[in-house]
Amino acid sequence: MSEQTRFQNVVNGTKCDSTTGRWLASTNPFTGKTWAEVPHCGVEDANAAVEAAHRAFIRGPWSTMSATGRGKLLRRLGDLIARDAEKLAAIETRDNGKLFAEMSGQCRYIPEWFYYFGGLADKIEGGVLPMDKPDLFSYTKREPLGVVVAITPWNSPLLLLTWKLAPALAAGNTIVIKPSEYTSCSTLALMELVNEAGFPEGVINTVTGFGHEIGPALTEHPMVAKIAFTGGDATGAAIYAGAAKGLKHVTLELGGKSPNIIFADANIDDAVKGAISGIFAASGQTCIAGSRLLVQRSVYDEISAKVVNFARAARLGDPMDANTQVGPVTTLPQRDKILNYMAIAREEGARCLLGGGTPQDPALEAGWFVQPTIFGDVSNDMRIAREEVFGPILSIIPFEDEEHAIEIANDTIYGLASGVWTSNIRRAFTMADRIRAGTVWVNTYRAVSFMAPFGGYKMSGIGRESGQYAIDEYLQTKCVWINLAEGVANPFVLR
Ligand code: TXE
Repeated sequence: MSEQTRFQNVVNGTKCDSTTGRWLASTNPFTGKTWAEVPHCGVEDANAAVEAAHRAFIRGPWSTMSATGRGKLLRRLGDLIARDAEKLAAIETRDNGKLFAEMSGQCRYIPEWFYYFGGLADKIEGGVLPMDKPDLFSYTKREPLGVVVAITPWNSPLLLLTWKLAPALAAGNTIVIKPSEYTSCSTLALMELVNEAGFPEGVINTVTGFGHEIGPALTEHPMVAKIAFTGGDATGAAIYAGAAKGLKHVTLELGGKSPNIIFADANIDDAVKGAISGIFAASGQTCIAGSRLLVQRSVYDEISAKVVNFARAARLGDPMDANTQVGPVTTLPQRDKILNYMAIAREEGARCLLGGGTPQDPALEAGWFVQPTIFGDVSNDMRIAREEVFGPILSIIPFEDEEHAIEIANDTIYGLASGVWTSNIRRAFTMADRIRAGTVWVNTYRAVSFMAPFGGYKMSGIGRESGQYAIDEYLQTKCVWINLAEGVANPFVLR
């Protein structure tokens, strides 16, 4: 391994390896080969990163910089990411095996978050309060929380980091980033751009390593004010419990089991494409995967056949190749998990309509591929319909009418996203009202924007990312009282 393929962390503006002296391999899921290494950090490194962020929060120049200045830095970072989008995307594809087309689309779009929140930075306003006590003047200020720990997963590392980084910085916080142990390289490459943009030292720090080794040191550190996390629900719940001990703020985005609902009155061909994009795009490794396809009984056979035919034609291959439609999955444990759910589905009586294993093509042998898989006649009480798989497995579930569709859609512990396919306007609005999820798409699927709040109901999480609301997640309100009266009132009674 050459030194060039080693990435380093940045703590307090300085590049560093780990104090453990160890390295973590980053493996390309298409070749199965290690292509880079990142520092394998320990608790000491985690503490150093938090302390650097805390110093930068307390002392200047970040804390004394104007909000307009912060906004300019964010926009400059956006410009640099736009310049290097393809380079960053290629790193992501090498790290997580997702299509270069998908990752470069994301990396080209990421700057918009930095422009949007950069613009919001100097529009964070407090207010003067109307006051029932004439001798007191009161106003509010909205202030940053302090050190924010951003913990990101492997499926869309930079996009999901950006959803945290842009509003947190715009609000004036400082940051420690802990990327996934599987996909740290793009985050460390981003730090070159953070440096080039001119962020003061300690404002953004990184620490790479295993979540179970350094996670608690970060999330329970007394100098940390907030944890912004995207990942699995079990890890999210553990972080929430740890954060509760120090009464820390949290934003948790924890995935889902999203219903994608097709009514008989929908444009069937569009709905079939929507079903495909809901689950097979990104090999199903997306929190918003429409993994439960609810289909009205009268069109169930027709839709099932069309979805199966569409998916059967999907081209598996090298994720860097523009013709590839389905790449490998990101990690070996994830592939094992997916294959295990295929076995569970069969045991529970679901009918396998397509796929159901690993592809036989020798050209794909080195990669961590699974076949696009569809199960029919799934009932909503099967594990395949209740538990997040995070892979290219679609469960098709029949329903009778609107009421039945709502009942099945909401019968889940999750509530992240949902899709409704219908040409009936009343039905579209009714479904949007009654589905208990943070996002409802009507006659489309998998749309996100820097302007649109994103987050979960129920076990899909707490808090919202993107949109104006997101900045509130990184602010707290202070109320200031100025005495206008001469002298001090009776000290023994409440003023
Ligand atoms: O996730 P983890 P994993 C779901 C998906 C997947 C499952 C497991 O169903 O199959 O989670 O994936 C860090 N303290 N999603 O194991 O563990 C970890 O290092 C602090 C949904 O990869 O949640 C990584 O940086 N941090 C999802 C991050 O948490 C800890 C995206 C996510 O890893 C930690 C990914 C700890 N104790 C998986 N333990 C989505 N919502 O999009 C781990 N981490």
